[in-house]
Amino acid sequence: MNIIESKFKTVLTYGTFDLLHYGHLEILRKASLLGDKLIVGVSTDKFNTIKGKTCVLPYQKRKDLLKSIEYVDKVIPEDNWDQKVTDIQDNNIDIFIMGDDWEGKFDELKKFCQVIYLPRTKGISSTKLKSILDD
Ligand code: C2G
Repeated sequence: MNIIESKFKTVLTYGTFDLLHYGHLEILRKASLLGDKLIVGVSTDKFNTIKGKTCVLPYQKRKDLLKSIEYVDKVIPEDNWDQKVTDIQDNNIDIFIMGDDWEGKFDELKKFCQVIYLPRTKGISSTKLKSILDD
C-alpha cells in the first residue's frame, strides 16, 4: 500500500481586520482550508498609521478577536511592509494568501512560497461599517 506523503502545510496572511466582519472571516476560513495551520499577521496601530488607516479597534482588541476564531492558529504583529520574507522563513510558510484587492502586489514572495490572491467578499468592508457607526 503506498502511503502518499501529504506535507503539513502552513498558511500566512496579513491584515488590519478592524471591526471584524464576515468578509474577513470568509478569507480566513478559505485560507485555513488550504493548509493545516493558519498564521495571521495583524497590523499594529503604529503600522496602520504608516498605512494611512485609522482603526476603530486598537491592536490588542483586533488581535483578541482573531485569536478567538477557531481556524486561526497563531496571530503575529505586523509592524512594517518588509517583514513578510522573515515571517515566511521563520514560520516555514507554504502558502501566502491575500485578497485580490492586492492582486500582484506580493508576487515577489513567490520565490519563498506559493502566493494566492482570493476574491474579496462583496458588499462588506470596515470602511462601510465605520460609516454606519458614524451616522
Ligand atoms: N477582505 C476580503 N473581503 C472584504 C474585506 C477584506 O476578502 N470584504 C480581505 C482583504 O482582501 C485582506 C483581508 O481581508 O486580504 C484583510 O483586509 P484588511 O483588514 O482591509 O487588510 P489591509 O488593510 O488590506 O492590510 O501587508 C498587508 C496589509 O496588512 C493588508
